[in-house]
Amino acid sequence: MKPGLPVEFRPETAAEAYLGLLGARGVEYLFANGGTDFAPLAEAYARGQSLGWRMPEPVIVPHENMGVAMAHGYTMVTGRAQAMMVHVGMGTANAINGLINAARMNIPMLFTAGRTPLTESGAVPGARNNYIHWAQEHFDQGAMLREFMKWDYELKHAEQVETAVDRALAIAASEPQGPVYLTLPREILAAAFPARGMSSRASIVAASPPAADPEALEEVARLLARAQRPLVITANGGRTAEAARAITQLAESFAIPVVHYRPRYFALSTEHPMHAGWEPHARLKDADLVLAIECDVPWIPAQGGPAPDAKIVHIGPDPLYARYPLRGFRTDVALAGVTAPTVARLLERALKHAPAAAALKSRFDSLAAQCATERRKARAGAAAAPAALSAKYASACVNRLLGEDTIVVNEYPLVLEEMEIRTSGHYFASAPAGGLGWGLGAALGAKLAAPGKTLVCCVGDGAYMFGNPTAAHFVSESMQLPALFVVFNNARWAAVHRATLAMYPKGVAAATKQPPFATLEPSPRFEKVIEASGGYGVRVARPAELMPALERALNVVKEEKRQALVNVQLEASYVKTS
Ligand SMILES: Cc1ncc(C[n+]2csc(CCOP(=O)(O)OP(=O)(O)O)c2C)c(N)n1
Ligand SMILES: [Mg+2]
Repeated sequence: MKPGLPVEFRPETAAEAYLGLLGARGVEYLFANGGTDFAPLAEAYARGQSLGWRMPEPVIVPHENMGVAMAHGYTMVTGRAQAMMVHVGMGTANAINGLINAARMNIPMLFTAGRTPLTESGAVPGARNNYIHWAQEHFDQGAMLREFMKWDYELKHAEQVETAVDRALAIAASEPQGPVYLTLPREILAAAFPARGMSSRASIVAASPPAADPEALEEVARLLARAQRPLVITANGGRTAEAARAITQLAESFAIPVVHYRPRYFALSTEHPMHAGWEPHARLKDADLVLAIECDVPWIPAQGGPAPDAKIVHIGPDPLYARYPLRGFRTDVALAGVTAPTVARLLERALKHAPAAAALKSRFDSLAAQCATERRKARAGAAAAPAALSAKYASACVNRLLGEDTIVVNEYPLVLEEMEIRTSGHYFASAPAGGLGWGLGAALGAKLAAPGKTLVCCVGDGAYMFGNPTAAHFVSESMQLPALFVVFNNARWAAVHRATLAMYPKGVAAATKQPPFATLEPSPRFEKVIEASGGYGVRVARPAELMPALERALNVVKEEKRQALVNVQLEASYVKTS
């Protein structure tokens, strides 16, 4: 979108009104994967462009799942919802995996699709004129993904465009945020737009965020002041810089260790004295108060849990995770509220009842010493190359590449113990739903959102192939979004075999040389795939070669502004990583 362009536009069709409204409402990009349903939008876009209207900039994405990941990546960095348009139910079907990830990560998005033309006779502009228009019809297109959308609607009349767009954007941006789905039948898009004014600003604004109930806040504040061994467990707490700051301040002021469990964002610097690593179960059993902050799964019951008399508090915009069918973690208080202000208010109140400063200081000092020791022990670093190329060593090498301006996107091979990332907004990981194929697109979306940053995207060989690599490398080149892709290539889906080993540790499958349903051999020459889109690719098989290869590849990204890929041939290992 060209922000300088005026927002005034005089639409003659619903499609023109739609594109002009997206521009007027500040939607910057329209991620698009077209079909026969796009004709009125294509025409409207061309006319709008010729008249100098402000409209979102189209981003052509050759696979829908990759496109959704890109929109996700853009919004995770900026917080601003973008739009995507795909081809009827078929394109929607290809996007659902990414949309489930976005829904479970509360990423606001206006996801739209055409709908097969409504009419058969041909009398109405946009009517069916292609054989696919019959077989592509759904009884209820929205039903496919309704479970994961906050709202869905089919545009029924040109007159509704403004209400539909404003309502969709307002609902997506209201907490808990998430994607919405709007279907756009071709005849409606092509229909004349009623000549009446439109509001220059959104006619419907997002709901104010849920604010914590004062009584519940006070209850948690008292619990916190009394607790001897409080523990914070978080996954998404570092979603915003404000939330990360609030959690850091809470941890500092009350000497609370913070475990990031399967984090999608970092709330604390990895080097913070209260950073208590990545595994909650060891500390959990001794805690007398657990604050699960934006944490859908604070522990795995099969691996442990809190003491029977510990108090458990869940904090976040939707602390019960109402959209999860089963979630039975004990809940003494569910403190509903957007994280940053809720945690900040909690701290204010708790400070009024705070234990003596000397007691807090001694707790802080002893925890800080413990956490520092654990951190040191868990880290091997990249100084000495090991005999075999492990994910741990590769993670340490990636860590050495990071600068102040680097954003890391991790689908999911990084061994977090090796990472040193001090500021929020520099680390993003895949959704708890785990729909593979997110990383490549998310990294490109993040680069689109933050062109001045250096993007390093770490994926397994499985995740790389799920990510639609030819589509992703195409977009990197076409949109000039250079990024460094590091493929942690163990020539298998290790997670799949790890699951077999966990259930049948002494089973027949555990004793086989080729793990069933888990090998990806012969492993493709991924470094060649990126070359097809003008990128630099290299394969590394020996530990000593890795660091120089990563440095060379990063240099290509930074200096030549070209995408680069390092195909790291790892040893096979089924050890569970952070
Ligand atoms: C769309 C989708 N299909 C299948 C899975 C199941 N799955 C979870 S992890 C995994 C393996 C991923 O392989 P890779 O990225 O190479 O990582 P590795 O496990 O080898 O470390 C698979 C297939 C999934 N999460 N999402
Ligand atoms: Mg693998």
